[in-house]
Amino acid sequence: MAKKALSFPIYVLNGPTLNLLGTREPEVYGHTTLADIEKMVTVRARSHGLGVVFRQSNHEGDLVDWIQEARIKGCGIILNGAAYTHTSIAIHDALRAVQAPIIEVHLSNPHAREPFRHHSFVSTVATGVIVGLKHAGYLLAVDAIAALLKDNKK
Ligand code: CA2
Repeated sequence: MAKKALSFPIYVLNGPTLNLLGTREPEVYGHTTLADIEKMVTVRARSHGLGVVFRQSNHEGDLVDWIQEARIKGCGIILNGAAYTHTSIAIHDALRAVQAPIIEVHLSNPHAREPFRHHSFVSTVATGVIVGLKHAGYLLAVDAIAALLKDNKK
């Protein structure tokens, strides 16, 4: 694995209202809390020799700032932009400047929900997209970034 991958963490960025995970709508988003997901993601990343920076914000500008930070200090980004996925050209533009792998994750499957969730400003600039697998999607995203970094080194 490349030196940058070993010394630079995966940034796992979460958008608005995901701080309430596990407290409401478990039939849509599951029973797992965001703190649970952080623990599981950290363990999975460690198994690949990778660190994690795990953050959540209800503010679009925070997510843009963190994407720009990850561009310099991260080896990849896992992004659940929540509602901003469907609205934010600012997040789209910030992601366009990132060279490292970007995996878009959604707990639910937005394509099986209301039409306003069918378009994503993230998907067109993501390396890959994982939807509908609840918290397991985050763990698969960690595996995907680890595999992509390994492949890049070949
Ligand atoms: O399925 C996902 O992960 C979403 O990104 C979740 C967003 C939604 O706007 C996207 O279309 C799909 C909503 C996150 C709201 O999180 C809640 C957590 C607990 C209770 C209610 C909402």
